[in-house]
Amino acid sequence: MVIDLLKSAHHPSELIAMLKIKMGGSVPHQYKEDLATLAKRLGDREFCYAALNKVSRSFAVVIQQLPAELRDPVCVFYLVLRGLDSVEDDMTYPAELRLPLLRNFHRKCYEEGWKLEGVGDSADYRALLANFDKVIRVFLGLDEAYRTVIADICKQMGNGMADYAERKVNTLEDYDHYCHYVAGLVGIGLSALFSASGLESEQLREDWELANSMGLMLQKTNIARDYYEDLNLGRTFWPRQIWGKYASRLEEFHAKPSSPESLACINEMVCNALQHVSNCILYLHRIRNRQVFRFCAIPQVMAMATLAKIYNNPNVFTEVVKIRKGIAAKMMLDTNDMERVRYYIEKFAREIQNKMSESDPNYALTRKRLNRIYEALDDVRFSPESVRARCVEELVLF
Ligand code: IN0
Repeated sequence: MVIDLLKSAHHPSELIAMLKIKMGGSVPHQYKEDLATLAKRLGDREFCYAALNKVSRSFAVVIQQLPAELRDPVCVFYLVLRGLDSVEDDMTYPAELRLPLLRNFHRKCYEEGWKLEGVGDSADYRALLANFDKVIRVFLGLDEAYRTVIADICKQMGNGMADYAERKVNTLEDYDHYCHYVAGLVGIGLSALFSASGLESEQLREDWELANSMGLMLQKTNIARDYYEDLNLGRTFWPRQIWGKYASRLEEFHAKPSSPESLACINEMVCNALQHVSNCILYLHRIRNRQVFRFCAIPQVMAMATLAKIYNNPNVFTEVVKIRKGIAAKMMLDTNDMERVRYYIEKFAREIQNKMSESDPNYALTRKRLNRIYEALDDVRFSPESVRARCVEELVLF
Protein backbone atom coordinates (compact mmCIF):
# COMPACT_ATOMS: atom_id res chain seq x y z
CA MET A 1 0.00 0.00 0.00
CA VAL A 2 2.78 2.43 0.99
CA ILE A 3 4.56 1.68 -2.29
CA ASP A 4 1.34 2.45 -4.17
CA LEU A 5 1.04 5.77 -2.33
CA LEU A 6 4.65 6.61 -3.25
CA LYS A 7 4.00 5.74 -6.92
CA SER A 8 1.18 8.30 -6.86
CA ALA A 9 3.19 10.88 -4.90
CA HIS A 10 3.05 13.31 -7.88
CA HIS A 11 -0.67 12.70 -8.41
CA PRO A 12 -2.58 14.18 -5.45
CA SER A 13 -6.00 13.23 -6.90
CA GLU A 14 -4.87 9.59 -6.90
CA LEU A 15 -3.66 9.80 -3.28
CA ILE A 16 -7.05 11.21 -2.26
CA ALA A 17 -8.84 8.44 -4.15
CA MET A 18 -6.76 5.68 -2.53
CA LEU A 19 -7.32 7.13 0.94
CA LYS A 20 -11.06 7.58 0.26
CA ILE A 21 -11.38 3.90 -0.70
CA LYS A 22 -9.28 2.84 2.31
CA MET A 23 -11.31 4.98 4.74
CA GLY A 24 -14.53 5.11 2.76
CA GLY A 25 -15.98 1.94 4.24
CA SER A 26 -16.56 0.62 0.71
CA VAL A 27 -13.59 -1.64 1.41
CA PRO A 28 -15.21 -4.54 3.25
CA HIS A 29 -13.74 -5.77 6.51
CA GLN A 30 -10.20 -7.04 5.79
CA TYR A 31 -9.57 -9.98 8.14
CA LYS A 32 -5.98 -10.60 9.33
CA GLU A 33 -6.05 -14.41 9.65
CA ASP A 34 -5.86 -16.73 6.67
CA LEU A 35 -9.06 -18.15 5.20
CA ALA A 36 -8.59 -21.63 6.74
CA THR A 37 -8.49 -20.11 10.24
CA LEU A 38 -11.41 -17.80 9.49
CA ALA A 39 -13.49 -20.77 8.28
CA LYS A 40 -13.47 -22.17 11.82
CA ARG A 41 -15.16 -19.15 13.36
CA LEU A 42 -17.19 -17.44 10.62
CA GLY A 43 -20.78 -18.22 9.61
CA ASP A 44 -21.56 -19.30 6.05
CA ARG A 45 -22.31 -15.85 4.62
CA GLU A 46 -19.45 -14.10 6.46
CA PHE A 47 -17.09 -16.81 5.21
CA CYS A 48 -18.22 -16.14 1.61
CA TYR A 49 -17.46 -12.42 1.83
CA ALA A 50 -14.17 -13.09 3.62
CA ALA A 51 -13.24 -15.54 0.82
CA LEU A 52 -14.18 -12.95 -1.80
CA ASN A 53 -11.91 -10.44 -0.07
CA LYS A 54 -9.02 -12.88 0.03
CA VAL A 55 -9.19 -13.96 -3.63
CA SER A 56 -9.80 -10.56 -5.19
CA ARG A 57 -9.55 -7.32 -3.23
CA SER A 58 -10.59 -5.02 -6.08
CA PHE A 59 -13.58 -7.16 -7.03
CA ALA A 60 -14.63 -7.28 -3.35
CA VAL A 61 -14.81 -3.46 -3.49
CA VAL A 62 -16.67 -3.49 -6.82
CA ILE A 63 -19.27 -6.02 -5.63
CA GLN A 64 -20.10 -3.77 -2.66
CA GLN A 65 -21.48 -1.30 -5.26
CA LEU A 66 -24.29 -3.69 -6.16
CA PRO A 67 -27.87 -3.31 -4.87
CA ALA A 68 -28.37 -5.47 -1.75
CA GLU A 69 -30.56 -8.10 -3.45
CA LEU A 70 -27.85 -8.83 -6.04
CA ARG A 71 -24.87 -8.93 -3.67
CA ASP A 72 -25.32 -12.51 -2.35
CA PRO A 73 -26.20 -14.06 -5.77
CA VAL A 74 -23.18 -12.39 -7.43
CA CYS A 75 -20.87 -13.19 -4.50
CA VAL A 76 -21.88 -16.88 -4.64
CA PHE A 77 -21.63 -16.83 -8.46
CA TYR A 78 -18.08 -15.45 -8.21
CA LEU A 79 -17.03 -18.06 -5.60
CA VAL A 80 -18.57 -20.99 -7.53
CA LEU A 81 -16.64 -19.82 -10.63
CA ARG A 82 -13.46 -19.45 -8.58
CA GLY A 83 -13.99 -22.98 -7.23
CA LEU A 84 -14.37 -24.28 -10.77
CA ASP A 85 -11.31 -22.25 -11.86
CA SER A 86 -9.25 -23.76 -9.00
CA VAL A 87 -10.12 -27.27 -10.14
CA GLU A 88 -9.25 -26.37 -13.76
CA ASP A 89 -5.93 -24.78 -12.76
CA ASP A 90 -4.61 -27.38 -10.30
CA MET A 91 -2.41 -29.59 -12.47
CA THR A 92 -1.40 -31.66 -9.40
CA TYR A 93 -5.00 -32.94 -9.23
CA PRO A 94 -5.07 -36.07 -11.45
CA ALA A 95 -6.85 -35.54 -14.79
CA GLU A 96 -8.99 -38.66 -14.35
CA LEU A 97 -10.55 -36.94 -11.30
CA ARG A 98 -10.25 -33.31 -12.49
CA LEU A 99 -12.08 -33.57 -15.84
CA PRO A 100 -15.18 -35.42 -14.53
CA LEU A 101 -15.33 -32.97 -11.60
CA LEU A 102 -15.29 -29.99 -14.01
CA ARG A 103 -18.27 -31.48 -15.86
CA ASN A 104 -19.99 -32.38 -12.58
CA PHE A 105 -19.31 -29.26 -10.52
CA HIS A 106 -22.75 -27.78 -11.23
CA ARG A 107 -24.34 -30.77 -9.37
CA LYS A 108 -21.98 -30.29 -6.39
CA CYS A 109 -23.60 -26.86 -5.85
CA TYR A 110 -26.76 -28.74 -4.78
CA GLU A 111 -24.90 -31.33 -2.66
CA GLU A 112 -25.31 -30.17 0.96
CA GLY A 113 -22.02 -30.74 2.85
CA TRP A 114 -19.82 -31.30 -0.24
CA LYS A 115 -16.21 -30.03 0.02
CA LEU A 116 -12.84 -30.90 -1.50
CA GLU A 117 -9.55 -31.04 0.43
CA GLY A 118 -6.10 -30.32 -1.02
CA VAL A 119 -7.10 -28.80 -4.38
CA GLY A 120 -6.17 -25.26 -5.45
CA ASP A 121 -2.89 -23.53 -6.30
CA SER A 122 -2.86 -21.21 -3.27
CA ALA A 123 -3.70 -21.56 0.42
CA ASP A 124 -6.80 -19.36 0.06
CA TYR A 125 -8.11 -21.30 -2.96
CA ARG A 126 -7.54 -24.60 -1.11
CA ALA A 127 -9.40 -23.14 1.90
CA LEU A 128 -12.27 -22.09 -0.40
CA LEU A 129 -12.76 -25.66 -1.71
CA ALA A 130 -12.08 -27.23 1.70
CA ASN A 131 -14.99 -25.17 3.07
CA PHE A 132 -17.17 -25.25 -0.02
CA ASP A 133 -20.05 -26.64 2.07
CA LYS A 134 -20.44 -23.08 3.44
CA VAL A 135 -20.72 -21.65 -0.09
CA ILE A 136 -23.25 -24.38 -0.98
CA ARG A 137 -25.47 -23.54 2.01
CA VAL A 138 -25.58 -19.88 0.93
CA PHE A 139 -26.23 -21.01 -2.68
CA LEU A 140 -29.17 -23.18 -1.50
CA GLY A 141 -30.56 -20.17 0.38
CA LEU A 142 -30.81 -18.09 -2.83
CA ASP A 143 -34.00 -17.61 -4.83
CA GLU A 144 -34.58 -20.50 -7.24
CA ALA A 145 -34.22 -18.11 -10.22
CA TYR A 146 -30.65 -17.21 -9.14
CA ARG A 147 -29.72 -20.84 -8.38
CA THR A 148 -30.84 -21.93 -11.85
CA VAL A 149 -28.68 -19.27 -13.56
CA ILE A 150 -25.58 -20.05 -11.48
CA ALA A 151 -25.88 -23.84 -11.89
CA ASP A 152 -26.56 -23.59 -15.65
CA ILE A 153 -23.54 -21.31 -16.31
CA CYS A 154 -21.42 -23.57 -14.12
CA LYS A 155 -22.46 -26.61 -16.18
CA GLN A 156 -21.66 -24.93 -19.52
CA MET A 157 -18.36 -23.53 -18.23
CA GLY A 158 -17.24 -26.82 -16.64
CA ASN A 159 -17.87 -28.70 -19.90
CA GLY A 160 -16.04 -26.01 -21.89
CA MET A 161 -13.05 -26.13 -19.53
CA ALA A 162 -12.93 -29.95 -19.74
CA ASP A 163 -13.09 -29.77 -23.57
CA TYR A 164 -10.17 -27.31 -23.62
CA ALA A 165 -8.13 -29.23 -21.06
CA GLU A 166 -7.08 -31.54 -23.90
CA ARG A 167 -6.60 -29.00 -26.71
CA LYS A 168 -4.58 -25.84 -27.32
CA VAL A 169 -5.77 -22.39 -28.31
CA ASN A 170 -4.45 -22.21 -31.91
CA THR A 171 -6.82 -20.31 -34.18
CA LEU A 172 -8.57 -16.99 -33.51
CA GLU A 173 -11.79 -19.03 -33.47
CA ASP A 174 -10.34 -21.25 -30.67
CA TYR A 175 -9.39 -18.05 -28.81
CA ASP A 176 -12.92 -16.60 -28.94
CA HIS A 177 -14.39 -20.04 -28.15
CA TYR A 178 -12.18 -20.59 -25.07
CA CYS A 179 -12.77 -17.01 -23.83
CA HIS A 180 -16.52 -17.53 -24.30
CA TYR A 181 -16.38 -20.52 -21.94
CA VAL A 182 -14.28 -18.91 -19.19
CA ALA A 183 -15.47 -15.31 -19.40
CA GLY A 184 -18.26 -14.74 -21.97
CA LEU A 185 -20.50 -17.11 -20.00
CA VAL A 186 -19.87 -14.97 -16.89
CA GLY A 187 -21.28 -11.96 -18.70
CA ILE A 188 -24.26 -13.99 -19.88
CA GLY A 189 -24.80 -15.29 -16.33
CA LEU A 190 -24.54 -11.85 -14.74
CA SER A 191 -27.04 -10.43 -17.23
CA ALA A 192 -29.46 -13.24 -16.31
CA LEU A 193 -28.99 -12.48 -12.58
CA PHE A 194 -29.60 -8.75 -13.20
CA SER A 195 -32.79 -9.51 -15.19
CA ALA A 196 -33.96 -12.12 -12.62
CA SER A 197 -33.66 -9.50 -9.87
CA GLY A 198 -36.12 -7.31 -11.77
CA LEU A 199 -33.67 -4.40 -11.63
CA GLU A 200 -32.80 -4.77 -15.32
CA SER A 201 -34.92 -5.57 -18.40
CA GLU A 202 -35.49 -9.09 -19.74
CA GLN A 203 -33.87 -7.77 -22.97
CA LEU A 204 -30.50 -7.56 -21.19
CA ARG A 205 -30.53 -11.32 -20.54
CA GLU A 206 -31.56 -12.10 -24.14
CA ASP A 207 -28.73 -10.26 -25.86
CA TRP A 208 -26.00 -12.85 -25.36
CA GLU A 209 -23.71 -11.25 -27.96
CA LEU A 210 -23.26 -8.02 -25.96
CA ALA A 211 -22.93 -9.87 -22.63
CA ASN A 212 -20.40 -12.25 -24.19
CA SER A 213 -18.34 -9.28 -25.42
CA MET A 214 -18.16 -7.92 -21.86
CA GLY A 215 -16.41 -11.10 -20.75
CA LEU A 216 -14.16 -11.39 -23.82
CA MET A 217 -12.91 -7.81 -23.37
CA LEU A 218 -11.86 -8.51 -19.76
CA GLN A 219 -10.43 -11.96 -20.37
CA LYS A 220 -8.45 -11.01 -23.51
CA THR A 221 -6.98 -8.06 -21.63
CA ASN A 222 -5.93 -10.35 -18.74
CA ILE A 223 -4.46 -12.92 -21.18
CA ALA A 224 -2.47 -10.26 -23.08
CA ARG A 225 -1.23 -8.76 -19.77
CA ASP A 226 -0.34 -12.12 -18.18
CA TYR A 227 2.07 -13.37 -20.91
CA TYR A 228 5.05 -13.52 -18.50
CA GLU A 229 3.14 -14.95 -15.51
CA ASP A 230 1.67 -17.71 -17.71
CA LEU A 231 5.05 -18.39 -19.38
CA ASN A 232 6.52 -19.04 -15.91
CA LEU A 233 3.62 -21.39 -15.17
CA GLY A 234 4.50 -23.29 -18.35
CA ARG A 235 1.28 -22.38 -20.12
CA THR A 236 -0.12 -19.80 -22.52
CA PHE A 237 -3.53 -18.73 -23.81
CA TRP A 238 -2.03 -16.63 -26.60
CA PRO A 239 -3.40 -18.04 -29.91
CA ARG A 240 -0.68 -19.56 -32.13
CA GLN A 241 -2.39 -17.95 -35.16
CA ILE A 242 -1.24 -14.59 -33.72
CA TRP A 243 2.12 -15.22 -32.03
CA GLY A 244 3.22 -17.79 -34.64
CA LYS A 245 3.57 -14.93 -37.18
CA TYR A 246 6.28 -13.27 -35.05
CA ALA A 247 8.26 -16.13 -33.47
CA SER A 248 8.74 -19.91 -33.71
CA ARG A 249 8.77 -20.26 -29.88
CA LEU A 250 6.85 -18.17 -27.35
CA GLU A 251 10.02 -17.68 -25.24
CA GLU A 252 11.59 -15.59 -28.02
CA PHE A 253 9.52 -12.57 -26.95
CA HIS A 254 10.97 -12.78 -23.44
CA ALA A 255 14.47 -13.08 -24.94
CA LYS A 256 14.01 -10.00 -27.17
CA PRO A 257 11.23 -7.89 -25.55
CA SER A 258 11.93 -4.76 -27.63
CA SER A 259 12.29 -6.39 -31.05
CA PRO A 260 9.87 -5.21 -33.78
CA GLU A 261 8.36 -8.75 -33.83
CA SER A 262 7.72 -8.79 -30.05
CA LEU A 263 6.09 -5.35 -30.13
CA ALA A 264 4.02 -6.23 -33.21
CA CYS A 265 2.79 -9.31 -31.33
CA ILE A 266 1.62 -7.57 -28.16
CA ASN A 267 0.06 -4.88 -30.39
CA GLU A 268 -1.94 -7.54 -32.25
CA MET A 269 -3.13 -9.04 -28.94
CA VAL A 270 -4.37 -5.57 -27.94
CA CYS A 271 -5.93 -5.05 -31.39
CA ASN A 272 -7.77 -8.37 -31.00
CA ALA A 273 -9.24 -7.30 -27.63
CA LEU A 274 -10.31 -3.88 -28.98
CA GLN A 275 -12.85 -5.50 -31.35
CA HIS A 276 -15.20 -6.11 -28.36
CA VAL A 277 -15.20 -2.58 -26.90
CA SER A 278 -17.99 -1.20 -29.09
CA ASN A 279 -20.33 -4.01 -27.94
CA CYS A 280 -19.36 -3.31 -24.31
CA ILE A 281 -20.32 0.35 -24.79
CA LEU A 282 -23.74 -0.73 -26.13
CA TYR A 283 -24.17 -3.20 -23.23
CA LEU A 284 -23.39 -0.51 -20.62
CA HIS A 285 -25.79 1.86 -22.37
CA ARG A 286 -28.61 -0.69 -21.84
CA ILE A 287 -28.15 -0.80 -18.04
CA ARG A 288 -30.69 1.20 -16.06
CA ASN A 289 -29.72 0.70 -12.40
CA ARG A 290 -26.89 3.02 -11.39
CA GLN A 291 -25.28 0.51 -8.98
CA VAL A 292 -25.41 -2.31 -11.54
CA PHE A 293 -23.91 0.14 -14.03
CA ARG A 294 -20.96 0.90 -11.75
CA PHE A 295 -20.40 -2.80 -11.07
CA CYS A 296 -20.16 -3.48 -14.82
CA ALA A 297 -18.41 -0.28 -15.93
CA ILE A 298 -15.48 -0.24 -13.47
CA PRO A 299 -13.77 -3.46 -14.74
CA GLN A 300 -14.27 -2.27 -18.34
CA VAL A 301 -12.51 1.09 -17.88
CA MET A 302 -9.77 -0.72 -15.91
CA ALA A 303 -9.30 -3.12 -18.83
CA MET A 304 -9.16 -0.21 -21.31
CA ALA A 305 -6.49 1.45 -19.14
CA THR A 306 -4.53 -1.84 -19.09
CA LEU A 307 -4.73 -2.21 -22.89
CA ALA A 308 -3.35 1.32 -23.28
CA LYS A 309 -0.53 0.56 -20.85
CA ILE A 310 0.54 -2.74 -22.46
CA TYR A 311 0.28 -1.49 -26.07
CA ASN A 312 3.79 -1.35 -27.63
CA ASN A 313 5.19 -2.04 -24.12
CA PRO A 314 8.18 -4.45 -23.96
CA ASN A 315 7.74 -4.84 -20.19
CA VAL A 316 4.84 -7.21 -20.88
CA PHE A 317 7.48 -9.83 -21.74
CA THR A 318 9.45 -9.48 -18.49
CA GLU A 319 6.84 -8.66 -15.80
CA VAL A 320 3.08 -8.32 -15.16
CA VAL A 321 2.31 -4.77 -16.25
CA LYS A 322 -0.43 -3.29 -14.03
CA ILE A 323 -1.98 0.17 -13.95
CA ARG A 324 -1.08 2.32 -10.92
CA LYS A 325 -3.31 1.58 -7.92
CA GLY A 326 -3.93 5.33 -7.70
CA ILE A 327 -5.40 5.46 -11.20
CA ALA A 328 -7.50 2.36 -10.45
CA ALA A 329 -8.77 3.94 -7.19
CA LYS A 330 -9.70 7.17 -9.00
CA MET A 331 -11.60 5.30 -11.71
CA MET A 332 -13.36 3.14 -9.11
CA LEU A 333 -14.67 6.25 -7.40
CA ASP A 334 -15.81 8.26 -10.40
CA THR A 335 -17.03 5.73 -12.96
CA ASN A 336 -20.65 6.60 -12.22
CA ASP A 337 -22.35 7.08 -15.58
CA MET A 338 -21.97 6.91 -19.35
CA GLU A 339 -20.28 10.32 -19.54
CA ARG A 340 -17.45 9.12 -17.27
CA VAL A 341 -17.18 5.82 -19.18
CA ARG A 342 -16.91 7.81 -22.40
CA TYR A 343 -14.25 10.06 -20.89
CA TYR A 344 -12.07 7.11 -19.81
CA ILE A 345 -12.57 4.97 -22.93
CA GLU A 346 -11.84 7.98 -25.17
CA LYS A 347 -8.77 8.87 -23.05
CA PHE A 348 -7.23 5.37 -23.31
CA ALA A 349 -8.19 4.91 -26.98
CA ARG A 350 -6.33 8.17 -27.72
CA GLU A 351 -3.36 6.91 -25.70
CA ILE A 352 -3.17 3.81 -27.92
CA GLN A 353 -3.63 5.94 -31.04
CA ASN A 354 -0.75 8.19 -30.02
CA LYS A 355 1.53 5.18 -29.49
CA MET A 356 0.78 3.64 -32.91
CA SER A 357 3.21 3.76 -35.82
CA GLU A 358 2.38 3.10 -39.47
CA SER A 359 5.12 0.46 -39.55
CA ASP A 360 3.01 -1.77 -37.26
CA PRO A 361 1.54 -4.69 -39.30
CA ASN A 362 -1.89 -4.11 -37.68
CA TYR A 363 -1.88 -0.32 -37.97
CA ALA A 364 -4.88 -0.14 -40.35
CA LEU A 365 -6.98 -2.73 -38.44
CA THR A 366 -6.24 -1.06 -35.08
CA ARG A 367 -7.18 2.37 -36.48
CA LYS A 368 -10.41 0.86 -37.84
CA ARG A 369 -11.28 -0.66 -34.44
CA LEU A 370 -10.47 2.57 -32.59
CA ASN A 371 -12.75 4.47 -35.00
CA ARG A 372 -15.50 1.91 -34.35
CA ILE A 373 -15.09 2.69 -30.64
CA TYR A 374 -15.39 6.45 -31.23
CA GLU A 375 -18.54 5.81 -33.34
CA ALA A 376 -20.10 3.68 -30.58
CA LEU A 377 -19.33 6.45 -28.07
CA ASP A 378 -21.05 8.97 -30.36
CA ASP A 379 -24.05 6.67 -30.77
CA VAL A 380 -24.66 6.65 -27.02
CA ARG A 381 -23.67 10.30 -26.50
CA PHE A 382 -27.00 12.09 -26.87
CA SER A 383 -29.38 9.16 -27.09
CA PRO A 384 -32.92 10.04 -25.93
CA GLU A 385 -32.80 7.46 -23.10
CA SER A 386 -29.69 8.85 -21.45
CA VAL A 387 -30.92 12.44 -21.79
CA ARG A 388 -34.38 11.48 -20.44
CA ALA A 389 -32.86 9.52 -17.52
CA ARG A 390 -30.70 12.52 -16.62
CA CYS A 391 -33.63 14.96 -16.87
CA VAL A 392 -35.82 12.74 -14.67
CA GLU A 393 -32.99 12.46 -12.16
CA GLU A 394 -32.39 16.22 -12.17
CA LEU A 395 -36.16 16.90 -11.90
CA VAL A 396 -36.30 14.63 -8.87
CA LEU A 397 -33.34 16.50 -7.36
CA PHE A 398 -35.04 19.91 -7.60
C1 IN0 B 1 -16.13 -10.97 -13.17
C2 IN0 B 1 -15.83 -9.66 -13.85
C3 IN0 B 1 -17.04 -8.87 -14.21
C4 IN0 B 1 -17.44 -7.81 -13.41
C5 IN0 B 1 -18.53 -7.03 -13.80
C6 IN0 B 1 -19.22 -7.27 -14.97
C7 IN0 B 1 -18.82 -8.34 -15.81
C8 IN0 B 1 -19.48 -8.62 -17.02
C9 IN0 B 1 -19.06 -9.67 -17.81
C10 IN0 B 1 -18.00 -10.48 -17.42
C11 IN0 B 1 -17.33 -10.24 -16.24
C12 IN0 B 1 -17.72 -9.16 -15.43
O1 IN0 B 1 -14.94 -8.83 -13.12
C13 IN0 B 1 -13.90 -9.48 -12.47
C14 IN0 B 1 -12.94 -8.42 -11.98
C15 IN0 B 1 -11.88 -9.12 -11.18
O2 IN0 B 1 -12.10 -10.16 -10.61
N1 IN0 B 1 -10.73 -8.55 -11.22
C16 IN0 B 1 -9.64 -9.27 -10.67
C17 IN0 B 1 -8.95 -9.78 -11.90
C18 IN0 B 1 -7.52 -9.84 -11.88
O3 IN0 B 1 -6.89 -8.89 -12.32
O4 IN0 B 1 -7.12 -10.89 -11.36
C19 IN0 B 1 -8.90 -8.35 -9.77
O5 IN0 B 1 -8.44 -8.84 -8.75
O6 IN0 B 1 -8.90 -7.14 -10.12
C20 IN0 B 1 -13.20 -10.50 -13.37
O7 IN0 B 1 -12.11 -10.25 -13.87
N2 IN0 B 1 -13.83 -11.67 -13.60
C21 IN0 B 1 -15.13 -11.96 -13.10
C22 IN0 B 1 -15.39 -13.20 -12.54
C23 IN0 B 1 -16.66 -13.47 -12.00
C24 IN0 B 1 -17.62 -12.46 -12.01
CL1 IN0 B 1 -19.17 -12.75 -11.31
C25 IN0 B 1 -17.37 -11.20 -12.60
C26 IN0 B 1 -13.09 -12.78 -14.25
C27 IN0 B 1 -13.39 -12.93 -15.77
C28 IN0 B 1 -12.62 -14.15 -16.27
C29 IN0 B 1 -12.95 -11.71 -16.54
C30 IN0 B 1 -14.87 -13.15 -16.01
